[in-house]
Amino acid sequence: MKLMTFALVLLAAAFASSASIPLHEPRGIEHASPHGGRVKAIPWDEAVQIMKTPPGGFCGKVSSLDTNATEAQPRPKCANTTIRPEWNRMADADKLSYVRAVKCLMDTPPLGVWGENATRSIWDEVAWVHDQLNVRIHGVDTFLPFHRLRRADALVARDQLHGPLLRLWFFTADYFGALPPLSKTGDGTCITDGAFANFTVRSPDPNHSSCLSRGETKQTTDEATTAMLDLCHGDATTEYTQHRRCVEQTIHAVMHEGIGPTMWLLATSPNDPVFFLHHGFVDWQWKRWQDAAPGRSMTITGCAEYPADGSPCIPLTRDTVLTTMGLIPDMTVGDVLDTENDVMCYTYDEF
Ligand SMILES: [Cu+2]
Repeated sequence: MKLMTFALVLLAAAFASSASIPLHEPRGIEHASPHGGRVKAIPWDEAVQIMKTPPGGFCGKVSSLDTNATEAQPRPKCANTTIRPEWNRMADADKLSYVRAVKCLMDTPPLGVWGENATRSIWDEVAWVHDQLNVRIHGVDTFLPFHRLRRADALVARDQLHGPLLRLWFFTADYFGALPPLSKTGDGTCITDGAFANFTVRSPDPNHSSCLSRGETKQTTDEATTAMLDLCHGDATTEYTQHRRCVEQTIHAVMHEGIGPTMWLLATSPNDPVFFLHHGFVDWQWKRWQDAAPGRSMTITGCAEYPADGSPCIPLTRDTVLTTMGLIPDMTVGDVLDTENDVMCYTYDEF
C-alpha cells in the first residue's frame, strides 16, 4: 500500500513538472476574496509532491532568475546578535515583559495608517495592514520575507526586542489564555482568561468588532509533526520556493486552521497575539533551512506576484520592497534575508 502511494506521488510529481505552468499558487492557502478566506492546510501527499517538484513546474522563469538574485551585495554582519528564545523556555519575568509589550501596543494610539479614527490602537493597525496586503504576502514567495519583518515586535521595542517563538504545536496557555476545543457546531469560544482576556477584535471592521476567539481542531493541530518539519526542510538541493510552499501550506497552515476562528481567518489573524509566536516558529524554519546550505541567506528566487492577465510572474528579488504601509519603514528582501545582518541582528537558541 505504501509502495503504491509512493508510486502515485512520483507519477503526480512527474506530471506536475511536465504540465503547463499554472498562473497561481495551485491551492492550500485560499483566497476567496482579497480579505477573506479561511486557511486550509494541504495533506501530506501534496507536501511530498511539492518537495519533489522542481520550482519551474509551478512558477515560470524562476530558474533563469537565479543568477540575477545573487548580484546584490550582502549586508554587513551584526556586531551584537540577539537570540530569539522558545517561549516555553523563557523565565517568567521575560514572558511577563513580552506580554506587557504586546499589551502596550494594544493601548498605544494608532499611527494613522488606517485613516482617521478608524481604530483604537497600533495593534489593530498591524492586523489591518496584514489584511490589506493579504494577497501580496500569502501564496507567493514574499510570504517568508514579509513575515520576517516582525512588525509587532519591531514596534514593541523599537527593534531592540526580538520576540519569542512557539516551536511546533506547543500552544501555550500561560499568559495567552485557553485553547478550548471547537464546539460541536463548529464555533470558537471567546477567550476570557490570560493576559488578553476579553480582547476586542476590531480589524478589519471596527463597526463590527468581535471577541478574540479560539477553538481547537485537535485532528488538525496534530498534523504538525517533526516529520512534516523535516519534509519541508528538504535537502541540499531544495529550492527556496519548494521550502516556502511546503512550510506555508502545511505547518504554517495547520496551526492557523487548527487554533480556530481568529487565527483561521488568514488575513486578520494577527489579531490573536499567538500569531506572532507562531510566525516566530515559521521564521525559525526558514532560518534553519537557510543555514543548511551555503548562500541561502544571500539569495532569493521565486515569484512576488502573479499578474491577473496571465503574463509570467513578477520575480521576487533582493530588491523587492517589503512594505507595511507606514507602520515601520519599508525594507527590501535583501535587508531581511540574513537574520544576522546589521538590520535584523538575531538568531535562534536552537536548531
Ligand atoms: Cu500572514
